[in-house]
Amino acid sequence: MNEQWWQRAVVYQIYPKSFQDSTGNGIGDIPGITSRLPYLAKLGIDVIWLSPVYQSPMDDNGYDISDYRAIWPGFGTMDDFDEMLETAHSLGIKIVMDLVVNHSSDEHEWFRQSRSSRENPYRDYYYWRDAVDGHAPSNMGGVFGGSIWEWDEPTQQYYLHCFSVKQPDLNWENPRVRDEVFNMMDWWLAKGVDGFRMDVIGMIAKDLSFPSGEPGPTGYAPLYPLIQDERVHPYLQEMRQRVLSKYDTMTVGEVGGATVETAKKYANLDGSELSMVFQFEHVGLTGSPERGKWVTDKPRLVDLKRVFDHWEQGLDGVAWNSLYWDNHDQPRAVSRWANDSAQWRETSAKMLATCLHLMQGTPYIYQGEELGMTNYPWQDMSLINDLEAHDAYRMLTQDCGCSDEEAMAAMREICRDNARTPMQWDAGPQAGFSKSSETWLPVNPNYAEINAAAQVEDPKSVFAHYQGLIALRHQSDLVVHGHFRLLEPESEELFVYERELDGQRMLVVCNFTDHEVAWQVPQEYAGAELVDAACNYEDAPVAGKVRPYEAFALLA
Ligand code: TEU
Repeated sequence: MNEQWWQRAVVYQIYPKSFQDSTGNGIGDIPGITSRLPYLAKLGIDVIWLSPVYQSPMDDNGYDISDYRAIWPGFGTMDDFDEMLETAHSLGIKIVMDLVVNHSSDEHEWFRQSRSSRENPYRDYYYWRDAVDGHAPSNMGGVFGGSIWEWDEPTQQYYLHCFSVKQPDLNWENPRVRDEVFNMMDWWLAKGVDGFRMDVIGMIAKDLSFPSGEPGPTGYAPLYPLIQDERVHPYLQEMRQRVLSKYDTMTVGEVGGATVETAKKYANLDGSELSMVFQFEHVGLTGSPERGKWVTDKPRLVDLKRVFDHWEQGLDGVAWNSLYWDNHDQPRAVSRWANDSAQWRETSAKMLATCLHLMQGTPYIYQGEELGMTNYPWQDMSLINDLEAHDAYRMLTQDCGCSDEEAMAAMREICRDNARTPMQWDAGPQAGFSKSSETWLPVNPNYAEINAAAQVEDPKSVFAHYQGLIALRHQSDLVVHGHFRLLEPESEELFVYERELDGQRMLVVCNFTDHEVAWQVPQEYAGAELVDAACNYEDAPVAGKVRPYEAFALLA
């Protein structure tokens, strides 16, 4: 077995604005992260995925980069970065950077040059098109609402932006753009970073005919037909040959429309492109054509299991999975997938962890998930910062006829700022996140009950449960490489699966409901050993039933 280090690793995502403020301005920063590295070492994670810390006007919290080789001053200096990297490495933690190269900021020097005249050598770094009959070249709408085209008065052309107007799309067809990106990646890798999480990398190749489509309620057509996913592979192979092959990296591509078939190319174990991809099937199980993701329904367990089963079986031995419940674009795991009530929060957060961490693939923990942090009780839009949420609120109330209350219910369920409120370190002011009471997003009012200080030394905490699962993965070939088999696919209540490797088998049983479910462990597991790290009840499982939100595993 030719194992790559990232197959046994557990990744922890840091959203820098919300992790730890060291200066007292209410915004997290790099020295703050460095000061918390011992906490992550204690948790036992192997890799940090650092959301963007580059120079940025912060239209989209750093996913709009104006200088790829500089640090946003609000986060600190390049010296602070180097110190963080060195300290992380000394603790055995690797750092993977966010690579945002589908688009840059409109304040990037490339775009300033590009928009300055049609003859400028940087013009073709971006997509510029003439008006058609006095209108935009196509009627597609962007991810954050509005047209994907923005009219630029001085040079009398439109430029393409799939996200905000301040995020113009880079033209990957232009070899000079690829040179710039690859050189920049090389620069960071030579500095010692350990890889990249690649933002919307599946979107870098477009249908250059820029088609129009059937408009939806917002007046714009859906964006996805613009994306030519299959043409991304040659670019990634070029990236592998020219840059990544020189280093021992972990790479994970964010690929919205990934299917098992396309992931076999992106994340093939032959190492020709990336280590793995983030697929979106499980986080996209709810939603509607009118309201997009802004609905309050919960995903059905049978659907969730079908998706995981499909990915686990589909990639086994061919490509590699990533495993996640949440990230900075998703609501909090325990609120979305389980039960964040005071009664069940801890038990169900642990159940989710067991369910995910014992599958085949590299698990990702989003900051605060290891504490069971929850969604925020948003009452109105005034405290919400995220540009996507503000566009969605307008869309819901103006185009879809929702009341304010309906729109806010969707915000409480789905909006990205649920994940972005400050990390809850202790029961002190601002949860120990900042000395300033003016934090950039509000601290969740439940911080006195949910915080790191209350959990790190408590062997029964959610934190300790994650610690146990991480340690288990590190020492278990079965957890890393075992084949996955779904049991009870039709159960609306239980998520049951098996892992198998060289005759050894593990049964994983998770109850996704707040009630007891009658169920018999299969005969083959009579007398099997209980896997302590997987269990979330103090006493042993009870024969014939699975208790509310119970998780356990047996080894035979
Ligand atoms: O997100 C890509 C993306 O299309 C979605 O996840 C999107 O943010 C939204 O949630 C869809 O409803 C990546 C980053 O993760 C995100 O934070 C950025 O805003 C976006 O790209 C643009 O860079």
